[in-house]
Amino acid sequence: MKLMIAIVSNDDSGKLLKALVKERYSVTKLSTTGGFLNAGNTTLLIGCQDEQIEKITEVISANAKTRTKIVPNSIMSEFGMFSTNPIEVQVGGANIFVVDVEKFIKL
Ligand code: 2BA
Repeated sequence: MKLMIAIVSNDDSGKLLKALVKERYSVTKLSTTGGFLNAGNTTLLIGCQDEQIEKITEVISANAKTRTKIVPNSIMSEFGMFSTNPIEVQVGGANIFVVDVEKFIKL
């Protein structure tokens, strides 16, 4: 068994959740905050079988689209990069971690 941890944009989370539930996957939604943008994003926990990973990845890919966002330079300056112009970063899409589950207990 695996646990997929998928971090997606809040803008995509609603329809992605619906699509996953429609395909009968079990999902838990967490409200999270990205460290760089300090903006809300969504983390989905999906416990699944090894052979379901590919299909779940396809569902996430179809529902979490990448787009660009202009970020004020004050955010960058916290990291010591003193840009005078706002910068463009890619947001959306998904960052997915797949980890082994040693044991799953349902009581
Ligand atoms: P944030 O940390 O808010 O990052 C949002 C986007 O800002 C990132 O998109 C990336 O395009 C850019 N970015 C992040 N750190 C940067 C930096 N030090 N310098 C320049 N640009 C930077 P994604 O890479 O798609 O990440 C989206 C969200 O996924 C992240 O939100 C974070 O919450 C999570 N994430 C991504 N990689 C992670 C990792 N290795 N571990 C834990 N969380 C991760």
